Amino acid sequence: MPTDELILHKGNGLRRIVFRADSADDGGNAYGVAFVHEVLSRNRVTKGFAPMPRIEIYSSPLCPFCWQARWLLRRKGVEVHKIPIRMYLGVKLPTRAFREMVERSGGDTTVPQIFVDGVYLGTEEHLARLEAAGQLDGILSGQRPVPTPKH
Ligand SMILES: N[C@@H](CCC(=O)N[C@@H](CS)C(=O)NCC(=O)O)C(=O)O
Repeated sequence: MPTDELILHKGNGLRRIVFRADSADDGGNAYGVAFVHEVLSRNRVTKGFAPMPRIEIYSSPLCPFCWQARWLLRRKGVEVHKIPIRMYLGVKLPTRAFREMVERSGGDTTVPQIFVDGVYLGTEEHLARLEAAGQLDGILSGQRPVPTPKH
């Protein structure tokens, strides 16, 4: 079921407003979260809040690198959208999600692959490197642009 979602935050994610609507809920979701957001911000209800980046991670079960990345993201308190990649005995099935991941990452067939607001951040190694450099919090809160992954 496609979900329409917008998360606003203030103070580095400590205060949040979450707008979420399942499209099938009301037989059409006539207004959508963007409309509700617009009405609230026109009335200054959301003053000082900024949209939180959407974080996507392509990940497989039984993948220690994926666990590592997801633990780090969970520790940061961010909402993560997991896109499952099926893998059996180390072999990935050529599902739509897999083909999409390879295309979006510029040809990387390994998991995990991480995206922030649709921009490619990289693998768990890039994530750990950004954390070590003290840049991850800024990126995850939308205050710092996502750097191009360096290999
Ligand atoms: N990001 C790491 C690798 C991560 C990794 O090896 N992931 C495993 C799953 S835990 C994987 O995708 N293996 C299958 C493959 O290499 O195609 C790297 O680039 O060296």
